[in-house]
Amino acid sequence: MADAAVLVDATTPGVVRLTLNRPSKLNAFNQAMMSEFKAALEAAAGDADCRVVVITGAGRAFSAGQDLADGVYLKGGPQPDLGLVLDSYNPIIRLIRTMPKPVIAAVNGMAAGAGVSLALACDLVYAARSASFMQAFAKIGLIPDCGSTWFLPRLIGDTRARGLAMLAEPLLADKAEAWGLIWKAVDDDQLTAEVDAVAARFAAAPTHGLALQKRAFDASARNSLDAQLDLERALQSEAGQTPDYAEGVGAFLEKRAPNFTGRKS
Ligand code: LHQ
Repeated sequence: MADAAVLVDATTPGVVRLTLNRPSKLNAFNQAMMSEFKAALEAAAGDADCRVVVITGAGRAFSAGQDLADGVYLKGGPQPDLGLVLDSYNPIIRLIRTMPKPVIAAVNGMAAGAGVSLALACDLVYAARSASFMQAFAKIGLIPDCGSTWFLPRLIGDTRARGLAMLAEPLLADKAEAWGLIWKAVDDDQLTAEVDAVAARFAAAPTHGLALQKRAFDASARNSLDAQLDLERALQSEAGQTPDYAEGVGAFLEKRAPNFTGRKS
């Protein structure tokens, strides 16, 4: 559907590519885009044939965050409860973090507000060198949301987190990479090819093992080393029972390329 707010491309086996598609509004999230995006993510999460999800934006931006013209401000009237608006966003952030497969953000241009949080929720963030990340919230009297106050200090430390959030200045992709906010900045004309290559790699990866890695990394943020060692033990037990573990070791010993199914059992 050409006028869909989210384009879903599943033509490459194993890969679902979601494109935020309101380019004239810099892919700001209105309610329609929000519900289409959530439905597409849920479908990808539950589809065993989908082994990696790529999220990107149409046009010159990744996403400018919440559509500020869509019900979050009433001129002269009582202001709506933004907590209720976040009830739509938070399940999306949780879904990306818990989805049992890698999710890649291909940040093609400006990301602002919740658009940054969305990218940071992904497992790997690739960004075009011309892209930038702006915690725009302070400009309108809000706090970073959709996980940004959790992601930022963990990824770049408290000093840089507060500076980015309170000054609301754009951070260019190269610096974002140098700070560890994102995995990689790439030349603009290489972004699609580079992300497609990584996605193809994940489409043939031991997917359940990667899902267990996501669980381990997320849990590490709240665990002691002791608790994390116990969790690793439990998750490694599970990983060791997958057909992909047997295939991986077998292929190594037989000096051939592995053929992973991605399945749990
Ligand atoms: C937009 C938007 C936009 C609507 C560009 N909304 N139209 C908040 C509240 C509630 C709960 C949930 O959580 C949140 C989280 C948030 O995300 S709050 C933060 C929301 N985002 C922002 O504050 C960013 C606002 N946008 C900007 O500051 C600029 O547009 C940036 C710096 C991103 C880009 O600037 P320019 O390159 O100069 O583009 P532009 O401003 O001319 O925008 C192009 C069009 O997109 C324009 O529409 P128009 O019809 O006039 O051509 C903008 O109005 C529209 N647009 N962001 N968030």
